[in-house]
Amino acid sequence: MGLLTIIRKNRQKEREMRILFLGLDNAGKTTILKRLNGDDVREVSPTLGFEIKTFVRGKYTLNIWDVGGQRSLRPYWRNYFEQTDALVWVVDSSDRLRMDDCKAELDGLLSEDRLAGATLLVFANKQDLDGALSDAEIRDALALRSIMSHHWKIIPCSAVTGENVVEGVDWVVNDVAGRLYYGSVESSL
Ligand SMILES: Nc1nc2c(ncn2[C@@H]2O[C@H](COP(=O)(O)OP(=O)(O)OP(=O)(O)O)[C@@H](O)[C@H]2O)c(=O)[nH]1
Ligand SMILES: [Mg+2]
Repeated sequence: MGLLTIIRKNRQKEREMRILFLGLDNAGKTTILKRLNGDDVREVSPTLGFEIKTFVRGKYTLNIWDVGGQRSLRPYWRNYFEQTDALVWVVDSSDRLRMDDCKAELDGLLSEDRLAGATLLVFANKQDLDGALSDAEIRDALALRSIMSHHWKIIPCSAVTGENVVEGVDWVVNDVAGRLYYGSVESSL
């Protein structure tokens, strides 16, 4: 292998990002990814293990890990932490009854050493539903303002209407790129 080939391979590798989608079951993780992929969002079933989806966004290749959120599957989340550039925490904004559970699970993740450097995006999903909590209400319910350990942002979205789904992912890409590649978060795409 020539030097140029090696350099090119390294550059390709550098432009990959590993993004972990987590959240309680039924939050909408898989539906968001289907929406991003242009698939039919009406056909979705609970994720019983994990799936990897790859997207190209600007000059970056995103390897997105979509892991099932059912309670029995949560102990396995830790198997996916290694080398995660960004954690996308998806919240069902209409699921008021499980907001405490949602906060506890997120708090657990934020104290994980192997996720220490990861960017955090909280998707306040299902904004199309009547009675959904707003992004500000979810920010308070999850006490996001007390997070000092991670660069974070909350974005309201709907996987069903498509609102803000691409914008959220672009924020992640820019934030990770700014941290890893440029030292600046501006216009990395
Ligand atoms: N109204 C509405 N329904 C949504 C939205 N996103 C997802 N859903 C629905 O919520 C249910 C769960 O969606 P999934 O994408 O399977 O949720 P998940 O987070 O992948 O769940 P697990 O795989 O079990 O962890 C499905 O019936 C979706 O159609 C949304 O933005 N609005
Ligand atoms: Mg799923």
